Amino acid sequence: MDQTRIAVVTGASSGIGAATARSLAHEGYDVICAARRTDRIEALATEIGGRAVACDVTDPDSVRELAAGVGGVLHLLVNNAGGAFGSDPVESAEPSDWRAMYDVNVIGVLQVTQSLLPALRESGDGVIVNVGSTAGRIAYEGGGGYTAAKHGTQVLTETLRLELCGEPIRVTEIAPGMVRTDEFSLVRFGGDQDKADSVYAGVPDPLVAEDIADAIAWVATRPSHVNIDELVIRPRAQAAQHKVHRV
Ligand code: 8X3
Repeated sequence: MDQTRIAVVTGASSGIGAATARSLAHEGYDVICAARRTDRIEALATEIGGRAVACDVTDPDSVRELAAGVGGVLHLLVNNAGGAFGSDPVESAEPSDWRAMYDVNVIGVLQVTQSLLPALRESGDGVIVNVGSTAGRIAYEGGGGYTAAKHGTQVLTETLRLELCGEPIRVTEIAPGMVRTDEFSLVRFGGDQDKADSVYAGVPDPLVAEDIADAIAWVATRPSHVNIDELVIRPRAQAAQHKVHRV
C-alpha cells in the first residue's frame, strides 16, 4: 500500500471489532478504534499503534465527535457496533429491547455512515463494511427483535450501494453465523453465562472473531474496482440456522 490508509472500526472494544482493528493494523491501516469503553479502546490503540475515539453510535453528538476526530479523509469504515438484547418470543418480548436493537444495529449504522461519508468520498477510494448477521437472512424463534434489526442492517447496506453507484465508494455486508465471542451471547442473555455457553455447547469449532476480521480485511484489500456485495460466513458445523452439528 503506497499511502497510509485510515480505517474506523466501531464496536472495537471487544470481539469482532477488536479483532478487525488488529487485522487492519496488520494490513497497514491507521486504525481509529471507536467504542464506548475508553479503557479498552485505548489499550487496543496502544497495542496496534492506532487511535482511540470514544463513541456511542446511538448518540448523534457522540457520532459527530467521532467524525471530528477522524478529520477530512477516511478510506475504510467498518460499522461493527451492534448486538442482541433478549431472546423472548414476540408475544412477550420487551419493546424496549427491540428499540435498543434497532437503535444500535440500524440507526447507529445510519448515523455513523452519514457522518463519515464526506471523508470516505474525499479519499477517492472508500470502502464501507457493515457487519450484519445470518439473522438478517432468516427468522428464528426468540430472535424476532434481533432478526428484524439485522434485516434492517442488510436493507440499509443494499440501499446505500444502490445510492452510491457511480461514486468511488464500495459497500459490503458481512453476515456471520455462529461466532463464539466473549460478549455477544452473554449480553443477549443479560449476563447469564450458562445460557450463553449453551449456544455453542458441543459445536466443534464455532467461528471466532478473527475469522470475521480476516474476511473484512480481505474485502477491504481487493482491487478498487471489485465490490464484494455480501459474504455469509458460518462455521462448517452450521449448515443453516437450525442445522447445527453438535457432539
Ligand atoms: C449472530 C448470529 O445466529 O445468533 O449474529 O443470530 S445468530
